[in-house]
Formats: sequence, structure tokens, C-alpha cells
Amino acid sequence: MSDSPRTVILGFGVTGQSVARYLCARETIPIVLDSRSAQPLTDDWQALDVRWETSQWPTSLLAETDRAVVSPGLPLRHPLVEQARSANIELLSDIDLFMSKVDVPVIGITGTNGKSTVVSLVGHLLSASGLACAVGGNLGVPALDLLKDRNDMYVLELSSFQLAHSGVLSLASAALLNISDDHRDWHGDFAQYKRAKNRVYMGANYRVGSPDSELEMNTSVALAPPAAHQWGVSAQGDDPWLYHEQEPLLPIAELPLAGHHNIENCLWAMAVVEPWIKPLTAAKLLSGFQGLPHRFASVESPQHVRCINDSKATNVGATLAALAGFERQQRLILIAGGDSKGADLAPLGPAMQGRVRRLLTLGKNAAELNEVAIRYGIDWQHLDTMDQAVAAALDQARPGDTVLLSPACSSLDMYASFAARGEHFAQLVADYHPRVKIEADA
Ligand code: UMA
Ligand code: ADP
Repeated sequence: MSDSPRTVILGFGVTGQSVARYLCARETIPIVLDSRSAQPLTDDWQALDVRWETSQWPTSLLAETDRAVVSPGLPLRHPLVEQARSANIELLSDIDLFMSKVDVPVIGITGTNGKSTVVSLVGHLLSASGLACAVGGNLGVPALDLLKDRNDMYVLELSSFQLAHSGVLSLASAALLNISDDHRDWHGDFAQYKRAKNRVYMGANYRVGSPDSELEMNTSVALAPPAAHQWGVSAQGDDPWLYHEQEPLLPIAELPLAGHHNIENCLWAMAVVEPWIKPLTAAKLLSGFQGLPHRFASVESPQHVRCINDSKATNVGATLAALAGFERQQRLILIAGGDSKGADLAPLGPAMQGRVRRLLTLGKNAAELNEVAIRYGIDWQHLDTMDQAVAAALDQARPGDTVLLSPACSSLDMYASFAARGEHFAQLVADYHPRVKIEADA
């Protein structure tokens, strides 16, 4: 008989399936509970006992289970999680299982915005310096699936959901990039969200944070001239440069990514790998990095305008960062809206003033955006579809304007994902045929 703990997996999405693969390879066949309606299962899973549409543990199973691996989508107060907790079943995440197995350094990165960009940058720096590394976690490939190949290091993007379900991770290097309002619907309030994010530092060997962090850090990052143990930005002659302490590293003009917030992201990536890569070496390696799609990415546009796909801006903080990179010259047509996830959209008002010439709103929480626009005197129009929004934006754009899709909201009320939203936007821009201007010129 096997001595392995009797394990139940809660949720059978991307994470749950990676946990099942991991356990099956160790000859433990888990049971799965999922509150969704039944999904078709591939042949690989026929041996597995998956119980769909259940928000209730079968009583006998509750008594026989040692531990439950919880998928990130299930909130801490989900009935399946609460019943397990009441029955004193050990609760853990796929990240806990991953950390218990891995014997090489793991870097973990969390934050409200910039996680995927910084994780990818870190992966790029490590690979370019000759280390075999794999990146994953919330980014896409679930952590346990990364173990199929041997690597010198791993880099994980960690969401607040994963961190809330995890124990002490003891990462080799950990960073919390920034924190602003998001995921209220999952966490209940901002304090719980913040608490979950700070769990990234538990037991960490090297802690990278902001200068104003409440916890003690090994090094910190800010867009200001750096002191000892700090990374920042300072002038070299007339030009701004990236600095580590007193050492100039790279002119900002030579960074591989557009967008003001990406200056900070480059600093974070270099700070996180400092135990393995010297600052000047890291700065030289930055140049080979190509940005990720849907994050402040220029798309093929009509000649007279620049169009930017920032569909991954699924919260207010990301859209504020995108707006901050523009002068207050009324050159922006902003397409925004979707599911706000309970967030307060009001901070967008002052940031739009002077920058946004016209706001085009879409989706579930468009009415709240319209109210913000009215309060701050911004010209706005509500539209039902992205097709209408792109046509309106390009019809109204004047030479030199920028059309920015930066929704400040999740896409899930209208699309399968932020990527589907961004691709649709880019396609509509590429297919656009000027109507108003041709008629006006004729
Ligand atoms: N489920 C229930 N009941 C619920 C909620 C979920 O039974 O109340 C089930 C779902 O029906 C599904 C399963 O749980 O069958 C697992 O779904 P999940 O929502 O936990 O998601 P996964 O498919 O496991 O994907 C997760 C991350 N998704 C979420 O955290 C919502 C993916 O991040 C991540 O890439 C993947 O693990 C691998 O690590 C996506 C995401 O949107 C990109 N993340 C959020 C974000 O970035 O803002 C946090
Ligand atoms: P995450 O994985 O945390 O969602 P991404 O790198 O995918 O982060 O970027 C998500 C959104 O946040 C994009 O709209 C991007 O332009 C914006 N963004 C990226 N870095 C930052 C940052 N440091 N601060 C604020 N917004 C950022």
C-alpha cells in the first residue's frame, strides 16, 4: 500500500491538471472536485475520478483526505475550501508542491502590474548569461509542468491568488513590484490583497522591494537617484541613465521597451538577479529583450495615427501607468472599459485630464467610466462593440494623435481573454478603411 498522503485537487483547470500529472507520475491517483459544469476529458484523464458540479465534499471523502491542492481561481472562502479547512485537511497550492520538489534557486515575482514583463525580462537575463532557466506560474505554464526539464534556475510569476493559498515559499530572490487596487471580488478588500502579495517575502533569501516597504529589504528600486543598496535613475550630463548605487549602467534612451513604466521594470529585473549577475553585465544584456504582446505594444496603424494595444491593462494602475507616459497635450483617444472587478475607477479622472481628448467606453462597467468623464470634463462616447469603438477612434483621430486601448478593466465580460481583446483591436485597426476623412477630402 502507498504511504503517499491522500490528496484531493480542488479545481481542474490549467493548474489542477498540472497537479494531477505530477501526482499520477508518482503513482498517486488523486480525486478532483470542480464546481464547474462537466467538461469533456481527453483520454489521458479517463483513469481519474473527476467530480463536476460539486460545491460540497462527499462526507466520506472529507474524512479520508490528508491534503487538498487548491487551484488559484477558488477564493479562500469558496465552500470547497472552507469545508476542507473545517475538517483540518492540509491546504496547499501547486507552488508549495513545486517548491518542495525543486533543488535549485527559484525567483518569485509578484505585484499588481508588470509581473509578466519582469518575469520575462529576468528569464531573458538568466538565459543570456548562460544559465538554463524556465519561466512560468501565473504567466501561463503551470509551475509543476516546468519540472519536466532540468534547469539551473526557475522564475515564477506569482499571483495574489497563488500566494494566498501558499505557505512559506523560501524563494531565492523575491520581489513585490507595486500594489494598487485589483481583485477585490476574490480577496474581499484591499488589506487582504496586500497581505497576500506580501507573502512572497516569507522565508526569502534575497528581498527586493520599494524604498518605502514596511519589511526589511536587501535592495530597493525607485525612479529616483539611488543611495546605497538601491537601483534608480539619475542624470549623466543631460541624459537620464539607469543606475545601481553610484554606478551608471545604461542611458534610458537605449532601453528595449517603450512606456515610462518599463524603465522601472528593467531596474526590477536587474535587481532581482543581482545575486547571480553583476549590474553592468545585466544592463548590457537588457538590449536583446523584445516586449510582450498586449502590453503597451504599437500595432500596425493608419499613417496619420499611432495605435497602441495595452489590452493587458486589466486594472486602474496599469492604465494610469500608460497615461503617465503621455504629455498633457490632448492627443489621446482612449478606449477603455470592461469588468472593473469592483475597483474604483475615479483615479482615472485626473490622469485623463489634459491628455485624453475623447474617451470611448465599452463593456459591463462603462457607465462608471462615463460618470468619471463627466466629473472631470472629458469628452466621452459609449459604444456597444470594439468594432464601433475602433471605427469611431480612427474616424475622429487627427494627424499626430494616439489611439490607446488601455481598458483598466478585465476583458471577461466581452472576450475569452485579454489576448482575444487585444488581437481583435489590432485586427480592426489593420482592417480600417477611412470613411469620414475620404468623404471630407472628396
Ligand atoms: N473553479 C471552480 N470553482 C470556482 C473557481 C474555479 O471549480 O469557484 C475551477 C474552474 O472551473 C477550473 C479550475 O477551478 O476548472 C481552475 O481554474 P482556475 O480559475 O484556478 O485557473 P487555472 O486554469 O488553474 O489557471 C490558473 C490561473 N488562473 C487564475 O488564477 C484565475 C492562470 O492565470 C495561470 O496562468 C494558471 O493557473 C497557471 O499557473 C490567469 C489569470 O487570469 C492568466 N490570472 C489572474 C491574473 O493574472 O490577474 C490572477
Ligand atoms: P502583469 O503580469 O502583472 O499583469 P504585465 O507585464 O502583463 O503585468 O503588464 C500588465 C499591464 O500593466 C500592461 O498594461 C502593462 O503595460 C502595464 N504595466 C507593466 N509594467 C507596469 C508597471 N511597472 N507599473 C504599472 N503598469 C505596468
